[in-house]
Amino acid sequence: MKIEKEQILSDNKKDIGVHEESFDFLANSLDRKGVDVHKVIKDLSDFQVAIPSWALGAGGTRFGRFSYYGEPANLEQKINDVGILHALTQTAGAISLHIPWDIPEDYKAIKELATANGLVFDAVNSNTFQDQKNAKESYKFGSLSNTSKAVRDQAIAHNNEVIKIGEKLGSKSLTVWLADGSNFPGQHNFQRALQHTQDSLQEIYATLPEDWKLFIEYKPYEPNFYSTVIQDWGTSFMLANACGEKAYTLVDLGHHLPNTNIEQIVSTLMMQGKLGGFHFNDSKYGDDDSTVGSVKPYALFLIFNELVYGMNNNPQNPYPAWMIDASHNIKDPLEDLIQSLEAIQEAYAKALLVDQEQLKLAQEKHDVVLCQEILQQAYRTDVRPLLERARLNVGGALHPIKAYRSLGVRGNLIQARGKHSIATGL
Ligand code: LRH
Ligand code: MN
Ligand code: MN
Repeated sequence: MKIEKEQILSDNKKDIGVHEESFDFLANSLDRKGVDVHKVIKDLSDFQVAIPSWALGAGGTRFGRFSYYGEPANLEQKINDVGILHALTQTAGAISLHIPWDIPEDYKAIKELATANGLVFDAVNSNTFQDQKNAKESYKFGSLSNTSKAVRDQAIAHNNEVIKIGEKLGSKSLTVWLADGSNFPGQHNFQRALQHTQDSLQEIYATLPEDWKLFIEYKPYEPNFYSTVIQDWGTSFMLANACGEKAYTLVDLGHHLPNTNIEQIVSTLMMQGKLGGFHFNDSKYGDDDSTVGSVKPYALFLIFNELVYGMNNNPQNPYPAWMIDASHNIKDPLEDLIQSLEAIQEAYAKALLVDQEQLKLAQEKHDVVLCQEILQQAYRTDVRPLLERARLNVGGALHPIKAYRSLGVRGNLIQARGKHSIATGL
């Protein structure tokens, strides 16, 4: 099932008049404030976020999973689903694979399918948090940190294998997230576990191709509930430095303890040139993996404000790899991802509107009220007409959710795949 450009074009006609009116009104008022509206729209059109191959089916909790009709059953169908998202939003031009959940069988065919859908392969993700069929060693007590050399070697070999798979697809980065940790005080010697992890990561790093990056993801708890080896950005940053200049920290928005100032972490990492990758989601309690922007949109805006500042002022930091790492228990996964993409673009657009010059002056004068006014002035702007125009300019849908529904996408997927297909992965 593919969405043709003409279908989107004709669907857009219904709302084009209203769009033009609201766009002109907003563009005029921004213009008067000295905003380069064309530049903002170009930045929005250029911004691409990878979709993980495991987010296309309904997720679940440890208490159960309710499947969604017409879910993709294999990698080809997952690529098709990302193609649908990209056709509508023009923002999802990449897919990120989790190995071994999604190992391609025919690489040439998979690459051709991705290209036909306008997609590239972003970071490949290794998995040493689940035992694989026929594996000799178990990860029950950790992988790269394990006290057993045989287990560590197996986990290192898996990561090297994932790099090789990524090379065949054209990926340029490896994301390592470890579940390693302990459930009870005394179970781990913290220093030995960290040392093993550092040594193992260095071995993986040694096989990384010249033009690749290694992303080290951190998380404070879960699945282990007493300690996690790579618990925070500081540990990840330290390990990245111990590996070398191609190693970076990856920030997942859900991987922080409540009330952590994530925007400050982003700022520090970019100043140090070590923010490599980013996983978007939202949360109320922990690693909830909720729809981006559904719970704390102002926090997302503040984070984007630091990302924009870093992208403009920190040439020492590479352009970060963006990915949505969300999961959906009760929504149509594609609709949920469209909502996430929209929230990301909205926060980005608002951050682009922040008057950085004025903010700097207000900060220097210690005019605290004005500092807040400047941020909130940008945040309170309804930027949706800018997002619409950015999509329109590159052939996307004016209103992606509306178009998804009026084109009957889910119905067509159910017809093609049947009601009871089951997605692999989490
Ligand atoms: C861990 C995580 C990590 C995994 C993904 C499935 O919580 O965020 O990025 O690869 O979820
Ligand atoms: Mn993640
Ligand atoms: Mn997570």
